[in-house]
Amino acid sequence: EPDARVPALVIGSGYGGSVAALRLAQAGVDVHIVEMGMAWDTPGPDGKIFANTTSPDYRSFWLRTRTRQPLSNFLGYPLDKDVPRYTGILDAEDMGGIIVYQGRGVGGGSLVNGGMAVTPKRENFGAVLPSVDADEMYDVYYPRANTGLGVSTIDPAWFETAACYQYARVGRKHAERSGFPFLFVPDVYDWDYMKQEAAGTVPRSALAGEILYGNNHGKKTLQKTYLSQAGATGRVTVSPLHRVTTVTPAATGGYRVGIEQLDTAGAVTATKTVTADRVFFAAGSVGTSKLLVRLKATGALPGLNGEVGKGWGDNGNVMCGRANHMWDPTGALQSAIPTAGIDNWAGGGAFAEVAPLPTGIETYASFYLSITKNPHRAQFSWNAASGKVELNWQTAWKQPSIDMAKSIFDRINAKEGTIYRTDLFGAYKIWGDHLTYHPLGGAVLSRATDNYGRLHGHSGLYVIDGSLIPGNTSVNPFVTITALAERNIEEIIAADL
Ligand code: FAE
Repeated sequence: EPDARVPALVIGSGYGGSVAALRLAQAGVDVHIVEMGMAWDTPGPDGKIFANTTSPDYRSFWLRTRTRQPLSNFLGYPLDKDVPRYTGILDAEDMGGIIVYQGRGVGGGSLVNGGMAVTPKRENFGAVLPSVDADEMYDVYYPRANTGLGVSTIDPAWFETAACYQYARVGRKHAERSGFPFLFVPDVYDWDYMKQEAAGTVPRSALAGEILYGNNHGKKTLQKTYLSQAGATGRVTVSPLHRVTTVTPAATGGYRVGIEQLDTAGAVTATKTVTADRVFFAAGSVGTSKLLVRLKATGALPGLNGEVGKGWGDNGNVMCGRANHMWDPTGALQSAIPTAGIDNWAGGGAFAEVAPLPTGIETYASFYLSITKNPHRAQFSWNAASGKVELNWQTAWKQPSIDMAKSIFDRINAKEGTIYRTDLFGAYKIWGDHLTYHPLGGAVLSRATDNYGRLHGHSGLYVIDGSLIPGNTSVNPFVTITALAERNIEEIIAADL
């Protein structure tokens, strides 16, 4: 039987993949998306598609038998527990010196993330994507991305009164008392829905601790935005639970793409090949980098250049908690959707999200995810003996991030007479420095690719996800990933098709 042939094959259905699929389809190109995670369109036995953060279950983790929660401990008690091995939604991928959290399923990271949709300050953009025209990005592609994603900001009047944002108001008070600029962070959550959750007129979602393992109602994931529009064109097909393993030039032109079909226990149930005229790598920073590094090293794509695998960063992610006084309760009911941040980027290299701790009880804790200007960059390389791609990130490389985050929280602690929490990441550990939510780089724009994501060395191969961005976006990354994808696909459609 001859291989199926498609004009465009997209590997992965996160931000880059969804933008590519929609815009190609609108230009009249038939697109096949191959996504290794599940479709996430069917309720489980509890009637819900997704589990909440307080009760992780089989749906929560990608092929693990024990949860690997970002906040591993609480009041000294370890929180992780055994779960059945399943193609769940959140991958805690151990890359040696760092655990990289990623979404798995149709919608990629949009399924698990906080929805914080932040456009970098314009003065910082030159460091984010040095080869890209900033005027074009801020005039055309950032606005297009914000519209496509459905970004909006919380109603400031409601923020002042909502019990579920007590924690953010405490965060603001402490930031402002120490002289730090405090700002609202836009999000893709439906704020009207959240108001109704608070009023008790609809099922709770953000107010039921739904975030890390999916969100059953108010969040506008890619399933509800780009991918639903892409589906409406009639030109896009999606194969969930299918993983791309190889891409190599086809004798007949284009590329032969090797694909494994998975069952929900992660076992391979079939292998398939499809021939594609063009292949878009949108498997996320780690997924795309791992594929390209292996395909180059094993000779499947020998023309890729030496920049493949380089320039990887963690967006400087580091977490910490502060212990408040009894007169500063942060609230038993906390919205899982963060809505505010503390900006000390110019002064100390840190932008800190005021994050929720949706435990359902009063914790007197303030919790923060900081994005910092960490200078370290790691490289992926092929280990022929193990048959695996490795990343040379060192845990100690988080120290600059800790120092930058301290530029905010040491000052707040001194002003408030408070201390860091030591019970959230294991015994007496203040800093969550073992992880990132924001992997970036590995196939950097204008180095591994041209200035629009065309891979050097093989025509018809493109990178269109977070791996194009050299390690840091100064804020949460998905709006920049989306805007860059919008920019690049427009050029590719105009010039290559
Ligand atoms: P991504 O969304 O990761 O999509 C890649 C897709 O490819 C995934 O669905 C994979 O399953 C799939 N895939 C990988 N390998 C293969 C293969 N071999 N074959 C087939 N499919 C494959 O990539 N960012 C923000 O801006 N704001 C936030 O509030 C925020 N919060 C976050 C919270 C958490 C817990 C996490 C994990 C991330 C968060 N992020 C946030 C980061 C954001 O989700 C991430 O930067 C983007 O999702 C990356 O988009 P990509 O298109 O690069």
